[in-house]
Amino acid sequence: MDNCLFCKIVEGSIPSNKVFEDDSFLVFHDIEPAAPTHVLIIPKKHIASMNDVQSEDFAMIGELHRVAQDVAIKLGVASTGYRLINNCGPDSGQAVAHIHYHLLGGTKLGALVQ
Ligand code: IU
Repeated sequence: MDNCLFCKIVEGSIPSNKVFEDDSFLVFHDIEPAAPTHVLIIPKKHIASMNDVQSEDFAMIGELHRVAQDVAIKLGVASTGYRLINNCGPDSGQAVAHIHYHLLGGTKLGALVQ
């Protein structure tokens, strides 16, 4: 997708610090980490947001959770715990219109809603 920053990261025209890659997914370190471990898990397929996931995408989105499990193990946070977050739309603060999941860990994470 033209002008999508994460599609450019997938293509390699914008560099990223990769943690994992296969045919369907890319995982890379967030450039502004909000926790000691903070990576973004993205499908290579351009989907703008959770609102745009179609029926044919749900199996792939399910598979993304397997990638999250594997990455959590690889980064050493599986046993201590981590958080997987998808921001969707303006009220969530979604800044990049290519669906992505934040995997955060490596510290005790605060409550999302007080
Ligand atoms: P959000 O859920 O759309 O708010 O998160 C976007 C994230 O993408 C945010 O944490 C940025 O720091 C991160 N990011 C990045 O890691 N690399 C980039 O080139 C850009 C944003 I643009």
